[in-house]
Amino acid sequence: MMDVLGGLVMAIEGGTVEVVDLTIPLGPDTQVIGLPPTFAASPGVTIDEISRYDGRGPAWYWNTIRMGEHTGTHFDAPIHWVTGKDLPENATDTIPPRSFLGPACVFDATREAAADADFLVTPEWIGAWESRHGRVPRGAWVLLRTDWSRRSGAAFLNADAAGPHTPGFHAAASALLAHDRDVLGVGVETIGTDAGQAGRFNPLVPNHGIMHGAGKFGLASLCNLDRLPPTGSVVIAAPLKIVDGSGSPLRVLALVPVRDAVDR
Ligand code: 23J
Ligand code: MN
Repeated sequence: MMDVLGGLVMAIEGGTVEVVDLTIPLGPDTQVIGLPPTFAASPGVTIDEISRYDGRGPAWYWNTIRMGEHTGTHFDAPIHWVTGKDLPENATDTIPPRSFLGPACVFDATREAAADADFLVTPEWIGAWESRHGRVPRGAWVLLRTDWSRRSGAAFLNADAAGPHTPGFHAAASALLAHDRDVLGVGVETIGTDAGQAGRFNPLVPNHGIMHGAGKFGLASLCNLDRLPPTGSVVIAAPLKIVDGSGSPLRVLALVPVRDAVDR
């Protein structure tokens, strides 16, 4: 058999495969999701120094970190949602590691999201994408590119009196991807995998309910999706092995073929 891993190492070394970081910085300034005030809120990130080459530890520096599981670039496990609570292997410590990586399909909805912050991917939109790029394969990460990661401050949550306005998936699109395409899950550049207005949808926040009910995952607050081709890259998204964890901040990496090099 071909030495796939040897070839991969050589390709990365030689620059024909690039490692792209899809992760935003994690710190006190990282924005967290705002839920209606009747629900418990997720805390922001706090980082407290344990020691820094000082009297508390003369030769070492380390911190204590505290945050909600769903903070910054993070992974949503099926157990996060009530629809997935009784599924097997549904938590961060029990999901098989094979499920953490797969081919990426990048849905570029940059134009649509710029024109309408409440834009939703529909089955028809996916059909048009598939007619150009081929069918979304089983076990794929579907990544919704909106360039939302370029926004900062209040423009990221983009809230007004009606709540946040950020793009996402129509319930029928989530069902198509989860059930008919059998994807690993969906990833987005926004703060959560549901659209900003999805708290007003019927059913409520449908992407969470449908994806997690089908044993699928979510990735939120991704960046650098503009550096990925529509197909052909591989995404690795392995959450912390938190016991009974509903998700976790993580480092998401993409292995991306360099176009010029590949075409040679
Ligand atoms: C908790 C409650 C509602 C939602 C969320 C978390 C997320 O979006 C999340 O980070 O999973 S909608
Ligand atoms: Mn989450």
